[in-house]
Amino acid sequence: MRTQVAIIGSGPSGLLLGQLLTNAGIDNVILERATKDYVLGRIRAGVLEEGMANMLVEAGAGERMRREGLPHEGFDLTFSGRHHRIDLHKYTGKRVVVYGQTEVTRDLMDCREKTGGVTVYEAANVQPHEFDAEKPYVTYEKDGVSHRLDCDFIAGCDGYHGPSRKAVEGKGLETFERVYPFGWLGIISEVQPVSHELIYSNHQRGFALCSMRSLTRSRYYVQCSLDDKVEEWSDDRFWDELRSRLPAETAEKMVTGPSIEKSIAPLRSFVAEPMRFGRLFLVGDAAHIVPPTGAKGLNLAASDVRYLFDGLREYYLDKSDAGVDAYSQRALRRVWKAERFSWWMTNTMHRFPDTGAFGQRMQEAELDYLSGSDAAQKSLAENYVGLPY
Ligand code: RFL
Ligand code: PHB
Repeated sequence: MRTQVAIIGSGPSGLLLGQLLTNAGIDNVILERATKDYVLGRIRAGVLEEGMANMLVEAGAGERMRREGLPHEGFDLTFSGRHHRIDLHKYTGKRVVVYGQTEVTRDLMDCREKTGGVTVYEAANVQPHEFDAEKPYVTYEKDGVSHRLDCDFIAGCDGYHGPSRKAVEGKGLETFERVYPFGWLGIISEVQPVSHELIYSNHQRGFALCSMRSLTRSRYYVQCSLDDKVEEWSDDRFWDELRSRLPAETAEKMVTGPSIEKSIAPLRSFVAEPMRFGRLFLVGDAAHIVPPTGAKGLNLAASDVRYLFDGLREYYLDKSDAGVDAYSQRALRRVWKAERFSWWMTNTMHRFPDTGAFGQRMQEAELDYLSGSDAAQKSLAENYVGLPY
């Protein structure tokens, strides 16, 4: 088989890149290790920057998001027993859209099916080859039969554990990492969200986040220990812990119910440089991870796709290498700023085991300063809604 762009991974970055390429008449094939249902079963991010939402529309996959997504113009910070609203729209003129990653993935998959894009699910042993040279290819197995996909370029959209980054280890790859000493325990419950906007809470017992997927489906998180096991967290224990980390008037309003999903995610900051190795590109989580506190992971995957798609379109339609050559540098500039913001939000909002009462007071002073400073709130807002591409 031959294609122009071989895409490894059918997460949001692979699907979005594939759809933009297909619409531009650039042939591509997606190779995905898992089944379609498995990919759709992953519950992850929920907040889309305007830039990402616009890209979904550009890809032709934005119709349901426009209808069902919830535009948010602000969010609440709670600390020291009080609330402070960050008015995103006042400071930036922009909004974010609350619309689950699962829905984004489903819409992009539907679009790909309609426009005849090829995805090979359950592709085993996917491996990129010869990307240092003119004629790269990808090998994989499907139903026990070996295949070879020849291509011009390989897009490694295969997440943090995928084969693309592994293939460039020892070829000049440099990595930067910070692992945080805690995780997030998250649940989904079919109950009305406690507030119509998100609430990020700094509390002595640990961070908590009240988010949502719709007006009848809540997504809540509490900071937990890395040693915690999901089985140790009954629904009742989760609700009690969540309420204890919110101001009393919010906790009293909380509607509780059975959880339909419950899982623990570790928090990590990670960047791999560069993001291009000859004819292989690293895209999204394959190249970088942010802790979820700034809601940036999915949005960064989309901005990588923006730069890579523009570069590939220039290559095929304008016969210019300039955009492809600039991909890594352009993407990394935005990646590092989102890493900085996510790291700052994480440091400001979580309980750290080793910083003690001094650390807690520093955070409270930071949040008190923020709530009284237009300049600080504007800075937070412009990062949260997403820096320009
Ligand atoms: P994905 O979504 O991980 O997709 C990668 C795809 O590649 C496939 N793959 C392979 N395919 C072929 N061969 C192989 N050998 C392969 N190995 C892997 C995988 O099956 C998968 O389909 O990466 P992508 O597309 O770059 O998208 C990135 C986002 O998914 C990610 O940044 C966010 O979900 C991060 N994230 C969150 N971000 C937020 O903004 N807010 C959140 O609340 C949030 N929660 C999360 C998260 C990530 C999590 N991870 C990584 C476990 C919660 C979790 C648990
Ligand atoms: C979510 O709804 O899952 C969510 C929202 C905001 C975040 C992280 C996760 O910062």
